[in-house]
Amino acid sequence: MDKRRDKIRTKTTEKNLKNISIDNIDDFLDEDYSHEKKAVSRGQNRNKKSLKRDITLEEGLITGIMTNNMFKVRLQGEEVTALMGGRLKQFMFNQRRVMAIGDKVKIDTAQGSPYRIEELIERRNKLMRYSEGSYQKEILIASNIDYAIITVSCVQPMLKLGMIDRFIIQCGIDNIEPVICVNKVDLVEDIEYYREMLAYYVTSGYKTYFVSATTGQGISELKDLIKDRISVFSGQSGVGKSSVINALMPSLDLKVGEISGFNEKGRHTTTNSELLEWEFGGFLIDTPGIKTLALKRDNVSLVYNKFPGFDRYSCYFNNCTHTHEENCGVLDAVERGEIPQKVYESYLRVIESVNYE
Ligand SMILES: Nc1nc2c(ncn2[C@@H]2O[C@H](COP(=O)(O)OP(=O)(O)OP(=O)(O)O)[C@@H](O)[C@H]2O)c(=O)[nH]1
Ligand SMILES: [Mg+2]
Ligand SMILES: [Zn+2]
Repeated sequence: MDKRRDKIRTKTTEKNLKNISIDNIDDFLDEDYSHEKKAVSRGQNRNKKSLKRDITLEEGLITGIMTNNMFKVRLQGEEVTALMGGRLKQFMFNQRRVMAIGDKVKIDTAQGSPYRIEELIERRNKLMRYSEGSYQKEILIASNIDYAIITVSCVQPMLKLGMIDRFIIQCGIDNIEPVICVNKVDLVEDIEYYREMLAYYVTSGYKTYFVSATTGQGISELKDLIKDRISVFSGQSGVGKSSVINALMPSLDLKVGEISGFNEKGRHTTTNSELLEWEFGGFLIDTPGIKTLALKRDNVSLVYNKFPGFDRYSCYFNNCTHTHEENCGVLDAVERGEIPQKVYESYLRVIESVNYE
């Protein structure tokens, strides 16, 4: 009997889906919800508002993903475990969506534990990456974030511009402000060398911090920026993401890799993304290290526009690839030395990888 009802319900959901613009998920879920309520409370007042009084929906924040259906949620200041409600599950499945850390949800608190997530509140933004290999699976790093903190280290592992470039491009596509955090300055004698390497990015307007998790250098400046904001720390394994977070708030005491850990391939100290709260206000997401940040292959034209700093130059052709065209502002800037040769070479590698990866 129950099964049949579920079937009918699924059918209704599908029927509704056809008429709904997927962009406006909030509206859809509200409407869908009221449909279900109507089904169970026939004869009652069918006004949407009055039906909603039967339940208590509270806003929660997804802080961890336990399985594809079970989540850690911050609800009324406490961390609880919650399951995705049946309708929402169906909706997410139909839309090929997955929940992300940072998602805001509505939870029916009237029913108590186990809590059920009834709605996903529309995302302000989401940071994506794509798996390597021929089939590019979408991976959602986090949603609703203010800063993507691209963490690199001067050495151990060595600083490579490619990772920064790819991250900035992805942030440009996803509409998230990138911040560059260069860690382990205590390990190098000539910090000027690294400042010069990053000077182009600073001139292009990207916030850049030189820090040491070990000595605490630069940490308070970074703290001033991320206070009261939501930041996600991302980057290669071993660059010191968790260490920098611990330096910002020692009581978090996140697990940090062993000294020699960084060069052992495939070794990650942080294995799960997690959303935590700063004691000085705001939130952070620590993520496991990644080897490279693959961009979506069919996005090559986005790379022409979103490559760091290129928006400061204009080209004669709208779809300029900045490789051979006449009147190309980027090529002129390379010639003048305004765009360093190393940065331009990194650009060529990125577009090549997006074409043939
Ligand atoms: N000398 C020095 N070592 C550091 C610094 N920050 C981190 N380390 C060391 O670098 C290693 C890796 O640090 P983690 O914080 O675990 O790096 P992670 O980026 O979180 O790595 P994953 O969790 O694997 O992605 C550890 O041995 C840290 O002690 C720093 O500022 N200076
Ligand atoms: Mg870590
Ligand atoms: Zn151009």
